[in-house]
Amino acid sequence: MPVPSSYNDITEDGRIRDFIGWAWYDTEFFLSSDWTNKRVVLRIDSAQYNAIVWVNSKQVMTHQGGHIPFQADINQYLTVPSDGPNRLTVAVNNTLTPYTIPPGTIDWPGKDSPIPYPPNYFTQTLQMDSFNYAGIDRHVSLYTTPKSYIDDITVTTNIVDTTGIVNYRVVTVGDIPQGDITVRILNRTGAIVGQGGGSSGTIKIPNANLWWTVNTNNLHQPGYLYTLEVHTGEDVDADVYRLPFGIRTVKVVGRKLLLNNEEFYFKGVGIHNEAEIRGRGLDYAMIVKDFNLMRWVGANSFRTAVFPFSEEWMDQADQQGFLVVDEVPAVGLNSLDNLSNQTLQNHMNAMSELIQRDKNRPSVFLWSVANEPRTDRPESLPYFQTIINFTRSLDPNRLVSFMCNHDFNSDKCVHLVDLIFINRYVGWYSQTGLLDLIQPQLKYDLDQWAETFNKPLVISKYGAGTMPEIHRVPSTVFSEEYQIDFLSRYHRTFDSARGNLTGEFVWCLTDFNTYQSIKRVNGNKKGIFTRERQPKMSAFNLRHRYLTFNNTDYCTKNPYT
Ligand code: BDP
Repeated sequence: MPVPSSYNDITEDGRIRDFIGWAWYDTEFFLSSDWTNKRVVLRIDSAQYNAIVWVNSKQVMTHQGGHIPFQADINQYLTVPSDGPNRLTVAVNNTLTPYTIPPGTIDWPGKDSPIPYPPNYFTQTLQMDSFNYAGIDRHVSLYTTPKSYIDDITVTTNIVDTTGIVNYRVVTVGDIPQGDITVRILNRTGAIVGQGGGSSGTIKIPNANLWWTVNTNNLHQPGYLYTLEVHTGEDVDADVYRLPFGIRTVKVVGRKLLLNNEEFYFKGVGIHNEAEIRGRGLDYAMIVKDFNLMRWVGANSFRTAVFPFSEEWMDQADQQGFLVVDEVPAVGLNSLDNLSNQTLQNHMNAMSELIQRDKNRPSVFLWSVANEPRTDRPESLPYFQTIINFTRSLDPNRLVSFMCNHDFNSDKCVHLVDLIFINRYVGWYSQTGLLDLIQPQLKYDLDQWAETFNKPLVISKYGAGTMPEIHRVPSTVFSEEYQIDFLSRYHRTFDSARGNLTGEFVWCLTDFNTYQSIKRVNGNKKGIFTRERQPKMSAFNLRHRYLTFNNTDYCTKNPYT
C-alpha cells in the first residue's frame, strides 16, 4: 500500500475496501552515519485509528485515535549504520467501538440467528456519515535533533494600539542552561524585529503587521506571518526551531465576534477532507486545489468537519489567511451510551493532542469539541461541562464550542459555549422539497436562538444533496436548481437576520464518500463542487454572494454595531 494514503480505494477488492481489523505495513531503512550521535525520532502524522509500532521487532509505541501525530525516540532500537537495514513495522486497526472517538459498534448478526450468515460474520456499524477510511494516511518520517533539544514552544499574542505583544514559552529537554536560550522574531522579509532570551518572556513589536483573513477587507493584507526563532546556544550541537506565528486577537463581545477588534462575519465552508482513490490520504495537489476553490468562491473561513486535517493543510490556512473551526473526530456521540467515562477519557486525549498540535496557529480561533452530539438530555450536561472546561483549561486563549443540531429550547449544553453553532436542514431533512417554508421557519428559528442566548450565532451547516447535471424547472430535490433555490432562500434569511448572525458555513465544499445507504447515491452530494472538484451551478451563486458581501457594509448596516 502507498503511504500516505487510505488503503480502501487503492485496489479492486471489496474486502480491502471494507476491511475491519488489523492491517500491517512494513518497510526497511538505513541509518545515516551522521545520525549516530543524535536523537533520532520516528514520527507518524496520522494512522487510523489504533496503531502499534515496532522497530527491528521491538515495540516502540502505541497510539489510539486518528488524524493526529505521534512520535517516539528510537535510538535504542536502531542498529548501527554499517549493520544493514532497520525494519519498521506498523499495525493499524480501524475498529470503532462505543468508546472510541468517533464511536461505532461491532455486531455479529449471525450469532443465534436462524437466517444463514457466513462463519464469524460481523459488521461495523458507524454513527457518522463518512466512509470509514483507514491506514497510514499521512507522512511517516524520521528526524533528528541534538541530544539536548527544544521540546515545545507556545506563543500567544495580543495587540496594544499598534504594538504586537508576543508571549513565548520554550520547553527544553537535557542540559540547556536558561541563559543559553535566545529568541528572535523575524518578519516576512527575514529582518529581525524583536529579541528575547530565557525560556519564557514577552517581546513587543511596534507597528506590528496583524494577521488578517483573506476575502474579508481589501485594506488588510491576509495571512501575515512572523517567525519565532529559538536557539539553545551558539555551538554546533545547539538546537534551533523556527515557528511561524501571527499576531492577532479574537474576542467575543456580546453577539459579535471581533478579529483584531474589527467585527467579523464568517463567509465559511464546511469541508470533509477526502478525495477519490487516496481517501483521506495526504495529497499536496489536492490541498492546493481545495484552497484555490475556497479562494475562488470568496470564503474567509472553514470548518474541519469532522476530524483534524493535516498539518500541511493547516499551514496553508495560516499562510493564506482563513479562520478555522478546528474539530476533534467526536462525530456520532448521539446516544447516552457514548457519553461514558471511558469515552470521555478518549475524548479528552483527542482534545489535548489537537491543542498540542495546533495551539500556535493564528488560523485556529476555536476548538470544536463535537459535531451534533447528544446534548438535548440533562444527563449530557456533566460530560460536556467536563470536556468544555478541560479544553478551556488547556487553551484559555481560544474559544470553545460544539456543532449543535438541537432546538433552542431543547439543547441542555449550548449555554456552555462561547459561540453558538447550529446545523440546520429545513427544506432538506425536514420539510423536504417545501422551499416556501425555509424563510419563515428558519427566520423564526434564528430569532429564537438570538433571543434565548445573548451570544454570537453561526450557521455551521446547511445544504441540500445535489446530483450534478440533473436539471428540473421548477426545481425538485437533488437537482442543481433545487440546490440554488435552497441556498438562496437560506441566504435571504441570513441577510434578514444579520444583526443576529455572525456567519455561515455552507455544507459542503465538495461531495464526499460515505458508507453505503439508501440515503446516499454514491456518497454525500451536498458539495457545491463535485468530488472531482468541478463546480455545480450553486458554486457560482455562492461565489457571487461571498465576493460581493462586504464586511464593512455589513458593519454599517448592522443594528448591533
Ligand atoms: C450533518 C452531519 C454530517 C453529515 C451531514 C449530512 O453532521 O456528518 O454529513 O449531516 O447529512 O449534519 O450531509
